[in-house]
Amino acid sequence: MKLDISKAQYVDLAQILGTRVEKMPYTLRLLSENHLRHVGYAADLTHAFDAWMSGRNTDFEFRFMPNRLLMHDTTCTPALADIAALRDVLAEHGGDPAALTPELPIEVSVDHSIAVDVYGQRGAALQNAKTEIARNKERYAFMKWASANLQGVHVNPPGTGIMHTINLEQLASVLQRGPDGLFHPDMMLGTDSHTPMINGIGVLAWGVGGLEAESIMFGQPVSIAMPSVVGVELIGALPDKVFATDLALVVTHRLRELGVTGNFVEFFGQGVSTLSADERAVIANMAPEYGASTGYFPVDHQTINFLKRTGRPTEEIERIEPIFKQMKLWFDPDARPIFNRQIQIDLSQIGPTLAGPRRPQDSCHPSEVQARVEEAIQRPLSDKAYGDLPDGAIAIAAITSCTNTSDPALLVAAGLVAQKAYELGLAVPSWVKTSLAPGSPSAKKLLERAELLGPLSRMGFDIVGFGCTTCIGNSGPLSGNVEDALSQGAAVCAIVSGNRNFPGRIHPKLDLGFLASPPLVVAYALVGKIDGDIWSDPIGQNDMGDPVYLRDIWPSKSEIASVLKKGLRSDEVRDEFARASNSADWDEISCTQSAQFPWDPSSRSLRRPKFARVSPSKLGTYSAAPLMVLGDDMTTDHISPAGLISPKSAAGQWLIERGADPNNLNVFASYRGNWEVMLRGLFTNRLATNYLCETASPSVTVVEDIGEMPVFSAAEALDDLGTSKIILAGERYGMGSSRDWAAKGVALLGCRAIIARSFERIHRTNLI
Ligand code: MIC
Ligand code: SF4
Repeated sequence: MKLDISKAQYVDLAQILGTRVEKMPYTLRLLSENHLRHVGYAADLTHAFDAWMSGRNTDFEFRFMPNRLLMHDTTCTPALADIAALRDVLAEHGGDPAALTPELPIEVSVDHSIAVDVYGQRGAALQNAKTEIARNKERYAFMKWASANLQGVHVNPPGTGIMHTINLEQLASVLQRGPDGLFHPDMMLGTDSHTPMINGIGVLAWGVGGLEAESIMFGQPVSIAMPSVVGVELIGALPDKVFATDLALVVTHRLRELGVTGNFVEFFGQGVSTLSADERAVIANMAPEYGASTGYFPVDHQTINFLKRTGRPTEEIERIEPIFKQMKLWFDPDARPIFNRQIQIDLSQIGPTLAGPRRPQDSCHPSEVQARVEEAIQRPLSDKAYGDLPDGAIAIAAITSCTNTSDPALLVAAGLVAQKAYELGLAVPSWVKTSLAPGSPSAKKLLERAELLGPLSRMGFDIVGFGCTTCIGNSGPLSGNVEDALSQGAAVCAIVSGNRNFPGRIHPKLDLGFLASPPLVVAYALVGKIDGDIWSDPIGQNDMGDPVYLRDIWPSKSEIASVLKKGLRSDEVRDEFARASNSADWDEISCTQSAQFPWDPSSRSLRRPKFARVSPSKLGTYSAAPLMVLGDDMTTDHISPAGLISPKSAAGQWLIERGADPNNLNVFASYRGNWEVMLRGLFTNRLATNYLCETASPSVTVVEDIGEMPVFSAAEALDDLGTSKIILAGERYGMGSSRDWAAKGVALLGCRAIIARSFERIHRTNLI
């Protein structure tokens, strides 16, 4: 039966699905709404739910069409470069290149490239922003070409914030009215694994790779087999002095333990109502760390409060509750939907939590941190000094990442710790590289009005930019004495309010890193080393020589609430974003008006992609040699790094031979439009072990009868021998980001297959 939606105001799930809808998880209600609106058939869907509810298998597939796509400057580059190349091919075959243009609105944020070159001083943000533009001008000019010549592509210039914060504060509408006149929930996709952050305000979304995005932007719906939905029941309320970050790290641990790869996760129960939408967004953000596609929180009054706080138009806010209620999409804390599996988390039992030193799921109490480090380095921390550095020194303390800087309460908590520490005469040791990079430009105003920017700056936490910075590995150089200590064998650690601490992720030279809330980052910066129990041992001495404990300076919920009341202005969220969008530096970058992109053959950052390299598939059996044999937890950061390019590396050499400045090679993420550089970066992470030749450096492999050589040369050598290549790997292959280069790269090496014990969802799709 074709559904008649011509007279309706919205897709009436209750009418179509009957009482089933009350028992369905909200995520499935949303997928159904989307499917019905686009496909219009109901009978097969009701049958599928009958099967699903009675635990039977169903081969039903949702056809999901997002309203919009979100991209960032480093994942958009290869996708847009592919489109530019396809336009060339079209023109070469006599077609109209301009005919190839996206159908969906695409918002691009230029947030992933700013690095922390200057820190610990006023004006650091401005200087880092200038360096960023100078380093990336050519790529940014390409993005400007895309926005001028491809329909629907809009670029948010550097300085406007981190994509997921922009999505939360500016782009997401929660409820929309489509060209068909139907009201419908906002649903979107993003080429970044942390796209589910928007699930915190009830917008269904997940992360996809750039390759998948390329077909979606041309109007291809995403086919989703009926997902397995995991319910996380929240009971109780978070205790005072415990933050959303602590909960997010516990959720990550619990769900990794359960194993939810590729599942939809949804939160339910009374505890959900006690969390603000800002707090929910922190927990939703870490969906890729727990391995799920989503971490969904349905819409309720907390969502409405968030929309008011961020200055959304009143008439838009007012229609959400009645329409969501009629659509059966409004959260009911008493509802007990059917889930495939469910767990319970008692919020009142959550305490201060960190995760590390190598994986986000390895959560622990502050008292366990030292033991975790000692276990990782396989020796006790010593009293030995390395110059002025202690063993276990903290080299980087960064308030960074969309995960935690989007929640103003967390920034205020960090500010209050800094303020009280300053008043007591505490200071941060010289070896700690401190930085603060909020996701939103309005955060600066908030901290200024709350009189917390000054104390943060006195502790070295000056704002270094409004982008990903340290979180993606753009942490800039370590201080000289840290490098020396590392070369002498010291254990050196990073502490960040980010979501990933895989070895080499935060800085290529750092293997140890802990994730923690922004106030804990400030506290560890003050101590300067991983030592004992920060929660109960003194963290320093006051001016009188008396010990100071963290509990003396740790802010309470009521203190934070009163600062937020004083500091938050809803109109500012829009105004500051508009001010940052109006960027003179961005306007100065050239912009070409032409249907085809004028490639520069001598360019180091953009090369017309060579699609033809992948060997044509042969059917039937074939024999193959393993190009590499890898272990467990081979993350996309190991496969295709995003961080600094070393002048000594093969990629560095290629760039230097073409005139690049060896001292300013920029990061891999900036070269995703140049396959030559990306190919040479594959598998170069120091800690990626290739069991074919364990003793050699990881970017090296061995070819039988020939010997050891770089992976990309080995791939060519095997081609010359006419041998097919495969890669063997262990558990969770491709854990981490959405970066499609981790898949494109191995395809360009000519690998026929990757045989792993298990795959992470986004990477698996990228490979396919
Ligand atoms: C990340 O947090 O790892 C990133 C950098 O945002 C990536 C995207 C990328 O590698 O381009 C992600 O999360 O998908
Ligand atoms: Fe940027 Fe980090 Fe957020 Fe990824 S997780 S989008 S790198 S801030």
